[in-house]
Amino acid sequence: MKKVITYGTYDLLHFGHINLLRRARELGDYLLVVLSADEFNALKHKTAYHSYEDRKGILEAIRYVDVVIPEENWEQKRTDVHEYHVDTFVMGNDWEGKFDFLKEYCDVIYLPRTAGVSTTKIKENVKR
Ligand code: C2G
Repeated sequence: MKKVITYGTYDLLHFGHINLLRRARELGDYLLVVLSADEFNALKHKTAYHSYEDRKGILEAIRYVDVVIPEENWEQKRTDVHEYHVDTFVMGNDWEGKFDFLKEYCDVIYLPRTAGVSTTKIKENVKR
């Protein structure tokens, strides 16, 4: 069974997220999403609209997602990849190169971001 892993906040879910999750899932047979805990979002200088629990429940409803676990720090990726026997690590290419240190443990793939949509953009447009 080929296991794929990806990380993110996944707040105000949009089609850019869905495109990423679909392509990530298509790279294997099983997709783990490591979802940023509210405390970790603070480290990323992000404040999610939805709580971790709500963002987790939303992701679990997506057909491409097999399991959702919490992301609590920047350092957990190595242990996650090892502990969950992950074959492929996937992120959008806004992270291009940032996680290449994982290449000694698994495949590392950066996928093109979906243009024209972002959680920030949604927040700004809804405010108007
Ligand atoms: N994404 C995308 N296209 C967009 C927006 C997002 O492909 N228009 C991708 C991002 O590249 C990322 C995933 O969707 O792979 C989740 O995006 P965010 O929730 O913004 O995640 P981020 O804050 O980048 O968290 O440890 C890594 C971090 O947790 C990544």
